[in-house]
Amino acid sequence: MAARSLPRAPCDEPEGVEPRFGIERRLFIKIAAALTAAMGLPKSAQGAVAGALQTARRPSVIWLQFQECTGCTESLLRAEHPTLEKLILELISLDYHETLMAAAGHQAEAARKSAMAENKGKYILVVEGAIPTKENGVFCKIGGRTAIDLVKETAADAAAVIAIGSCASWGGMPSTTPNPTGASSLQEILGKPVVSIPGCPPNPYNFLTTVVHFLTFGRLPELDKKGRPKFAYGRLIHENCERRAHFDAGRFAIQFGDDGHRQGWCLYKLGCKGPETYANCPQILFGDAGVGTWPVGIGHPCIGCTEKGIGFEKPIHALAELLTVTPPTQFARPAEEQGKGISLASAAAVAAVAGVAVGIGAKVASNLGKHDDQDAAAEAKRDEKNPG
Ligand code: FSX
Ligand code: SF4
Ligand code: F3S
Repeated sequence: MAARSLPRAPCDEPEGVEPRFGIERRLFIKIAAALTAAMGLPKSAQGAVAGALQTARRPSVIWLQFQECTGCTESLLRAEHPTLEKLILELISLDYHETLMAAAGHQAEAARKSAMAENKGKYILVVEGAIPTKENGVFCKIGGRTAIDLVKETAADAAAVIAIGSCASWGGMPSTTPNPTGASSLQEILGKPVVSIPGCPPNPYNFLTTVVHFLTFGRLPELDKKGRPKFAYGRLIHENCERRAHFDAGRFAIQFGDDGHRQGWCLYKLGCKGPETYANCPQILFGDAGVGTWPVGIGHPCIGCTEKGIGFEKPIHALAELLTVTPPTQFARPAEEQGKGISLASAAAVAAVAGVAVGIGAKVASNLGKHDDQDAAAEAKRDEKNPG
């Protein structure tokens, strides 16, 4: 029987994939499918996403760097596969980036000015790093001008402003108490909402997916109250963690290197902040290096790097607050009975957990049947503790 030729969806036949991205079609289709899923869109949107990847005009991007370690840029460029870097650099026209551009001094400043003038109202401003405010901002100056001046000037005519990394999103490591330089977030400096992609460093796929959403639909993705794309920061790490079954069953690592740790048990008692941290790390992983490549996956507790008031503020071994109570209907006791197989190192933790455990019981009782309200309630609770 002669083979029937089936009509093809637009994403099945992307033209010019090799010339534009230098990658094979099959891989391109996979990437388009993954990005569509990452945005929380149905499969039917895959064609539109693939089409935008193929044909969208590269928006001019001005990327400013202030108080930071360049980890945001590094994470973007050092993915295990070169594909991600290629995709990003092919999709945008990176017109100003101090680490990557060849220009220096006056030439670099001229590049920023001309990108702003030529793309007025259309360019995307990406800011990496916190912005110091004490002593009129003298702690970070570029070309003789403070970070405050530069960011305000560049944001004025931008089509979209993105804070990449925790430093720009909420102050990050430079803003840690006592915050000697008055390190502030981009939103605090501009006094208006911006898109925030926190993480130290942030996951490059969350940046790429945000840009692709912008190119596909001409608008930014849906954001939460803190300006974070909901597709990436809508769920607690604890909800999607591969160690969650151990948490529910009461199997915890107590010390680094103990049997529980070696067997991949839950890291809650080692201070994992997954129960109070919103991010998609367990779902999208890091570095394209395969299964388990995220902090908890390789045996380190999440430190809550995406969350203001948790990352770099809350001690690494302090117990996380259990923000939501999701099924099963009953939580395992996170504390052993005193004197049974417990180390000195975890004694303080257990004392703290005992109080938490009472709270868990009360929460379970009051939350049964109210799962729809849980996220809103959890967010309100966190905002109350940690405004801004
Ligand atoms: Fe570093 Fe970026 Fe951390 Fe900050 O990532 S990885 S200190 S979020 O601004 O460069
Ligand atoms: Fe995973 Fe941490 Fe939650 Fe344990 S406490 S299930 S390690 S996120
Ligand atoms: Fe950060 Fe925790 Fe993810 S430390 S990278 S939010 S697992």
